[in-house]
Amino acid sequence: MSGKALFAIAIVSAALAACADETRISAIGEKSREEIVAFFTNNEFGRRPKEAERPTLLRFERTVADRLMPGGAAVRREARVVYGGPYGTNSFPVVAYIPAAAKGPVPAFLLICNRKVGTGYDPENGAKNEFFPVDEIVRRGFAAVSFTTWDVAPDYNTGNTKGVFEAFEKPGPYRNPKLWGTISAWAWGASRTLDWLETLPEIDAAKVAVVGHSRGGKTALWAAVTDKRFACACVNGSGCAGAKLNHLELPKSEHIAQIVRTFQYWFCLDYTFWVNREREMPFDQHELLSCVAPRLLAVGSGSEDYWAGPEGERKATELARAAWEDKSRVSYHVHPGKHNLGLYDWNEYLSLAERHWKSGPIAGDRTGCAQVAEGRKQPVPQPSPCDIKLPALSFDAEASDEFDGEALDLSKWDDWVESFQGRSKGFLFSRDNVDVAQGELRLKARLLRGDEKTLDNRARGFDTYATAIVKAKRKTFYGYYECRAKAMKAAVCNAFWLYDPLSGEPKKKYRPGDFSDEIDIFEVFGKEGSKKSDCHRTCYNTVHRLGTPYLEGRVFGSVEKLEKKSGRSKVDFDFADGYHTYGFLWTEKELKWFADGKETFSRPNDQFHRPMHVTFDCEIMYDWVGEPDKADLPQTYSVDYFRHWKAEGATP
Ligand code: GTR
Repeated sequence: MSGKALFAIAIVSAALAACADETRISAIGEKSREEIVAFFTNNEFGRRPKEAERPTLLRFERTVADRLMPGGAAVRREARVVYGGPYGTNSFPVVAYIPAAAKGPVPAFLLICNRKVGTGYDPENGAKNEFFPVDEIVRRGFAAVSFTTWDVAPDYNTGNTKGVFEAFEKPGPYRNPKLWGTISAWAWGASRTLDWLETLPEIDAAKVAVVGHSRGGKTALWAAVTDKRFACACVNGSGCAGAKLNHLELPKSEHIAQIVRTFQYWFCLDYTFWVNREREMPFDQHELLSCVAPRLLAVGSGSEDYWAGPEGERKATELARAAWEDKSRVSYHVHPGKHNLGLYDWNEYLSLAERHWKSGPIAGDRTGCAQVAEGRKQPVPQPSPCDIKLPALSFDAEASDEFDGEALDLSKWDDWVESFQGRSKGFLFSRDNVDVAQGELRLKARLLRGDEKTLDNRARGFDTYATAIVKAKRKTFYGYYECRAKAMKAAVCNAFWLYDPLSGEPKKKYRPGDFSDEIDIFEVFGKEGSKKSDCHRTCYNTVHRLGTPYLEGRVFGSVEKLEKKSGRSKVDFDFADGYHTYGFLWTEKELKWFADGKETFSRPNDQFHRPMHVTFDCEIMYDWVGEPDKADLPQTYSVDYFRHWKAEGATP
């Protein structure tokens, strides 16, 4: 690095140190990898349709015979990756230059090429190209592999409808704001290229580095995060939405508002939610970098690449390093000069790989790969809620809440419900137990304090526990409901539900002959109960119809018998061990429940045709699972967000 560059960086670092202290940059280790990947999937790069994760058609066709390159150092192999999904088939070309003199399988560098072919990246052109220095890569004993981003999905705004999108998505007026953007599509292209490399005996597919610059750098990072088979990520000049921290104020560098103005299609639509809210983001890009651990990570900046924000890239790498036991597996460098990927950077990347790969195993992770016919391996599919066939929906910002404020938004929610103050025997809903902090709604369960054991409460049977309830002020109707939540680690019911069509008409409540509706989107427990040992691994989805007179928690009306009333699905995680996404689709014809994108229960909609209040609460279920262990309390049920999409044209 030049003295000038070092000096510039030192000044900027000093100026920013104070800024950084004021921000809420979380330390590595506070969140699990799973949480981090989920955040970036849902808020930045978007979710891929399940079919794209494991295309039904995936084939590699040789297009021309291998050719020896001028000088004789490399063999050029070309192929097409042919793929197909539910809506069509397509293909894109890939190329590998393999060291001709290699005695066995060689490691490889895979460049996500976002520059036009024909600028000399093919050594046959005779022009040396620093962006993809094939001669140098091959000379040092690696295969040089590439595909061009445009061939996978075009780099202009098609509304994410061209290239790979065409095969896996049905075009229509509504596109789920969580669906994948073009960066995710290109990262998918990198994974399919790796699928191809796995079929080549000349390549050591456990030692493949994915490299990219700028938009390609963002893509290389996302590819390495989403596909653990990549043994190394080289993230060059990636800036905003790549390696650059969002929480730092870097006046000359690109912010989310600027990137989405021109390149919204690179991301899921929900990324726009964070425009001008960088400081409020509960996650930042260093956490994304940390997801490459324990594999190799190399981040590169340009000393004068102010738009990408070298200081933000450096700081993020420095913070991310905490995730690695062996710190030598992470490298950061600054090349002198502007926004580019050149020999200076390639030397850093090749050297990192040489240091580690020459001396032993590096291992991309093959555990996520299933061996299939013809010796080809494929990543295990990652289901996501975009499998849901959605009717025409529109996002209901009025009802939805990210819980990002300082306190519960009392224009949307009640934190206390007059007609449902607790339940006999044993628990009282207390306002003290409702909080919004660090981007989530928190509902606490604890033992009742002495001053709360009033005569009145004891007379009503609310004498042991204090829990919490939050109920939407406004009723909502047909549509799609989703929350991301983590249950408390206790045998307490954590619930997300819809109920009470009668709240606006109290007279009906007491009049025999009417009924009250209830749909439990989920009731889950964070720990086994004294009466039910498996409740922390069972997702309960239930509907009720309660005859009047009906007063919640005090006098239950008759509970009507219904067909297919309840779904109990076993899950392979503990509800209290991490955040999970729960969805519910409510249409005129059907009701469907989802956990982490997998359908858990469905039934025809034979009776729920009146709007209801969304409710989050926690309750002690004495008769159902038993009383919690008192020593487990206090505990908190956390809800990261609640989102609602209205079914268009639905009127009660
Ligand atoms: C810029 C964009 C950057 C960067 C760059 C590139 O215009 O704002 O985020 O990715 O393009 O890819 O060259």
